[in-house]
Amino acid sequence: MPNLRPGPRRPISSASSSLTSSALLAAAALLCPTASSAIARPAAWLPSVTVDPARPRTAKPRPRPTASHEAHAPAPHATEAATPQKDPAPAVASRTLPAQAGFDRGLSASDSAGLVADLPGGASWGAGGVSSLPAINGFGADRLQVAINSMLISPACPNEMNPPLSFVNPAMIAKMRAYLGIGPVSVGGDYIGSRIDVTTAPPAFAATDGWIASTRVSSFYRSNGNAYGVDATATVANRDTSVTYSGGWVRSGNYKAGDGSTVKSTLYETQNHALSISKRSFGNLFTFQVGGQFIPYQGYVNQYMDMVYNRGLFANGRYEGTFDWGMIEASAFVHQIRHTMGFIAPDKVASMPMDTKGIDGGYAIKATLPVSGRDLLRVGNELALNRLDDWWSPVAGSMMMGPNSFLNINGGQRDRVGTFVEWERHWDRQWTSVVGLRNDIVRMNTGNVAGYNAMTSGADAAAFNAADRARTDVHLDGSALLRYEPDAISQYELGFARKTRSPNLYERYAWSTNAMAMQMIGWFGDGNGYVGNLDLKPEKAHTVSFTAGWHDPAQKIWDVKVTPYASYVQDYIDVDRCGTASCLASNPANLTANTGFVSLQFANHDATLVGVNVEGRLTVWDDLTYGHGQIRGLIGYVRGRRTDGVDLYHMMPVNAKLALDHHLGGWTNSVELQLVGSKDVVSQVHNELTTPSYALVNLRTGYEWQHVRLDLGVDNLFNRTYYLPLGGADLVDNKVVSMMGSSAAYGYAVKGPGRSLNARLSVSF
Ligand SMILES: [Cu+2]
Repeated sequence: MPNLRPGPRRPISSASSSLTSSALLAAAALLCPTASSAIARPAAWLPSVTVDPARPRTAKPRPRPTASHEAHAPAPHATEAATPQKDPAPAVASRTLPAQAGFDRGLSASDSAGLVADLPGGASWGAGGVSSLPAINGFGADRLQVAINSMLISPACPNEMNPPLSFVNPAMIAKMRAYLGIGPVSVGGDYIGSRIDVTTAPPAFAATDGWIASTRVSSFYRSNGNAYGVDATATVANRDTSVTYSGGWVRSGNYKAGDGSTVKSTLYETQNHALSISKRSFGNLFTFQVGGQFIPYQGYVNQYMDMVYNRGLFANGRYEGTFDWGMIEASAFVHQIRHTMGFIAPDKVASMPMDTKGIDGGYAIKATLPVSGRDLLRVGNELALNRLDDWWSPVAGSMMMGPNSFLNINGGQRDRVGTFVEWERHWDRQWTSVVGLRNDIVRMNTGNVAGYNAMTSGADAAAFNAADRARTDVHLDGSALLRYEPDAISQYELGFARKTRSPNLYERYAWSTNAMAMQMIGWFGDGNGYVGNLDLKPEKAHTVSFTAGWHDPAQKIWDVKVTPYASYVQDYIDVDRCGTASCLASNPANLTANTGFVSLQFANHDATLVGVNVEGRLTVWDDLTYGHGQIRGLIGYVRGRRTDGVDLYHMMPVNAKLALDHHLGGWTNSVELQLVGSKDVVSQVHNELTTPSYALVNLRTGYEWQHVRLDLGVDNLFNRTYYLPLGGADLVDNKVVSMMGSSAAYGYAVKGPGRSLNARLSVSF
């Protein structure tokens, strides 16, 4: 089997057949039963960001001074690594969360997007309890591309209530890898920030003859919100066949802030399931996966509506094959969403059904060719199709919301075909380069629309229907990365990338300037109304990023990385105040108001985002008596600004995470300090709210016996009252008297959760 991704100091070897390689793997797993896959071994220690690649650079890595944690872990069933070949993806400019990070996250929260806060520059926009929107280095929501088992999931809700990461529970995540800002073109197109790849239910094969089974079931409770749920994962496998289930269910009430007040409309219930069947033979790996989601309700404190129904169904297939000439990866998927919004009593009481139906499908095929001992060539092609219908049925007895259905997006289409070529060269022991070019063509269109009636939306609908709405965008992207490792302790990475994203269907085609209709559009959680713009151009980011990293030669004791970056985004899709007669009729001060909710229209503006991330870890003690103690830290700063001086919306203020992790045998402990600066720089055009600084302390401890593991944690130990910097506006807890009876009061940010005592019991067998 060709060694497709050589280590930085190893030349590409032409090497052995896949058969002997598999046999070696099996033998290794037999000799060392702890060499199991993540899915078969219960997570056993606390999260820390590992650097990818984390291979020791020395030929013979020194063993740790004491018996390692792994040696104390209960011997799992003998299963071995999933893929029969090496990961062919480029390793540059990426970070991978530890395999147990998702499981660990599940003790504190059920929101998978919150995991990105463990990545450099990571944060998340507050939304529903399981549907927050990830952001990295100031690029959030659609500007990041998230693939769940190779599936790309487009928004199927005008509030983006069903983002990709809401389709997995944290404990289902076996692997989360992020390509940061300057990711190679081979990982994807049609995004301008970072790309996140999530794997659930990966295959795990038996290392010995015969069938083996392994199961882990957990149940948990969190005092704040009275949340409880279960997670389960189970694998049945022999040498060449693997069947894995992964899933979970959780229910939570409204959470309380530190001051004891209930934050209304923060309740939720969700369940996600995935079942994989994998087969391998002689360097080929086939995986077929089906699954689905059901959310009966999810409250939104920063939207006017709540989610009252969300069902996802999906199927995907994946093939990886290793041949004499290289490697092929192919995947195909279909993912369907049925979504309904309404109001969850008693926090919101009204009637206005809003329905969405979305379907995504596509394929990706990639070949990795070792064209010489030093060169790898990757070529690939992908197709992503999206269909969307978004309609609001008439409300019986309502003059304004009837007698017809409001067609928000009628037969929306967004189809993309992408092609790339990428060249990775290992010049010598010190220098590696990855250079690629990519083209994506995005075609969008939508059918005729109509409002509830001619009075409220007739003119807008007529103008929209008369316009030519078909759009074709041609993206020309590229990336160039250079890695230099002069010695055993330093590593430098310099990258430049141009990335392009076309508008989503709502940004281009939401059409009504009626005030109520506009308030239904937008995933910004700011209480403002939004309308699309047929003239939007794709946004083009030009990002340069430099990482300087230092570590001890064995990469066991300490590790520091500093990454300054800068992006110039041409035609950044931001907003302008809406100046149409209809917008001004409902709010005469809409163009100038610097307080209150406003009506906005998507518009292109050039912008820059500049920032720096610092990551570090240090082993402070490591011996038989006191176990292993490690400090880890993460600092992030970003500043985003339009070239006309307007600041960008939802930029995470300066923030840091500092933690001390300890493990001794089956015992793990962690103290985490989270520091967030005040958010003073806010978007003037959004009338964005400022938030004060805060500090939180989180504790956790866990003990693992042979088959049982108990985790206990306290989040927000000192019960601090604080405001979420990216939480948007609280539209539910503060009301003013208005024409409608009562309306959301402007000026209140969303309070974060107060103290929560969390417990989880896991059984593995
Ligand atoms: Cu929705």
